Amino acid sequence: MESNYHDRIPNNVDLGSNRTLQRALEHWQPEFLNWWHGLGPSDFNAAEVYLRTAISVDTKGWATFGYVKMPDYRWGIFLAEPETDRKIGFGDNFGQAAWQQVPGEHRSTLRRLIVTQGDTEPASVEQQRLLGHTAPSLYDLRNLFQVNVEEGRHLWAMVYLLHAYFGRDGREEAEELLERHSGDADKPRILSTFNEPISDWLSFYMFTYFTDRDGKFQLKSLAESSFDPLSRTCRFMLTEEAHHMFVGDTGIGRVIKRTIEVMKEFGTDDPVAMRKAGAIDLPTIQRYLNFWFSSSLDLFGGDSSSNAASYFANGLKGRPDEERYEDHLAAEQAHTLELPDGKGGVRSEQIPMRNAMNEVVRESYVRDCEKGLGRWNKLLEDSGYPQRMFLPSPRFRRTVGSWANIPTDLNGKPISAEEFAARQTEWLPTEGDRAYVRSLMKGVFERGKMAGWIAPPERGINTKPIDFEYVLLH
Ligand code: BYC
Repeated sequence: MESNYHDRIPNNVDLGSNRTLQRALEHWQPEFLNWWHGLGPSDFNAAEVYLRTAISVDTKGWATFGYVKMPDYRWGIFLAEPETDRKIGFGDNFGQAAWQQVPGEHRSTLRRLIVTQGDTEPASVEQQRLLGHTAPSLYDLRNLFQVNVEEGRHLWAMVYLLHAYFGRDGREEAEELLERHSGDADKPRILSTFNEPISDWLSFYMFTYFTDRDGKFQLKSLAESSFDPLSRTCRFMLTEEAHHMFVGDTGIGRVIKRTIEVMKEFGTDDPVAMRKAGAIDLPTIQRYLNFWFSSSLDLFGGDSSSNAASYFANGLKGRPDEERYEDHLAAEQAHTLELPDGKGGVRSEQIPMRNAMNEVVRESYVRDCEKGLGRWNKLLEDSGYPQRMFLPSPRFRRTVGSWANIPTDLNGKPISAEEFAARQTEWLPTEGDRAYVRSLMKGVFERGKMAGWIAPPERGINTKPIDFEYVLLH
């Protein structure tokens, strides 16, 4: 499909042939830019950033690198190429033709899914808006801005669907996506994690590792949708999403690497000594991990969900990589959940597989999260240290689903509220941890220089050296 990169709104959906839609989106465009200037990255709009910009969806065009001022980034609408005769891959309509329009009976549900997905994109930009000032290097500053402009493009992707397929309601929802704000007392973002502040870079790396990975799984589930334009949009978004998780994975790895260097240098792993030397001690990193992992688990919804069952039955939202499953109807199967028994213990219950879809996806997410842990622990192992990073039990500190507000320890053992209150400083970042991490956050903007609490990356971006001037500040 042809890419109209030089149109006012770059697109590969032949926007020019639909004047009404084009005008509606051109009306939304200045509102988006206003939002970007007000709530996007603060103060760096004049900087030239070495960014990757999608100019088309083919292998050559989706990753074009060059210096761009962020407000001049070409936010556009790009859908993956259509699959000829695509068929519905799961649920009660399995095998029928995929939908090119929204069926009336699924209109409000699909709109709600698209709005929920769309809401997270600008939310994350808002959460990260002040981080530029404290970037540990120009390399990291560039990665932050890359993530931010792409989240902006992902918002465009959802707004396009709302405008093109949901008429007036869709246009109103698109306006509201710019009116809700992360952490706003009156108009917060829809999902809990997207209202958490991200005020330091350790949180940013945890967010891009754990929360963007939820994004990956949700986008993969929506990429299976019978509503073909949604599927194609999500498939293209996933190509960009991989970099965001890379930023988190390598970011956490580099923090741990630096801590190991300092542990070796001083011959101790004592947190006080680590902090004196300006590194982040391993227990603090683990507490941040516990916080962001547990928060991100909530984003999958309840473990037993009639919403999830009807999304699946109706073909609106599938399982990631649905073709890997043998039974695409999942109508007769069951899934076993481990639930609190109300007496301080755990009991098992079988529920219909369709109702367990959120849990099925969450379980594959947890397995995917383990991979980074393996890499970080290899750093510790290779340096001869016995400490290991770990994922807490998925029951720990949940606010959604059967384990919501049931106090447990890190192993998922139910405990009393008193014990949880007494021990949470071992398990979750304390005010002291946060204040210490914040005290390290000082912007390093000299070419090739790196803050003392993080190791340099192994390589630069797009074959450029690590000391390349990724952001031209003056
Ligand atoms: N916070 O039946 P349930 C990303 C609500 S991230 C607050 O279990 P369902 C990204 C739920 O809305 C991916 N409320 O829910 C990452 C429902 O409300 P109503 C975003 C929550 O529908 C980084 C009620 O609880 N993708 O892309 O099965 C940077 C009952 O729950 C939460 C999507 O969101 C929560 N955590 O599952 C940038 C995909 N969880 O109807 C971007 C689209 C649940 O009772 N959304 N609730 O008022 C969905 O698929 C589903 O809405 C959810 C929830 C999986 C989120």
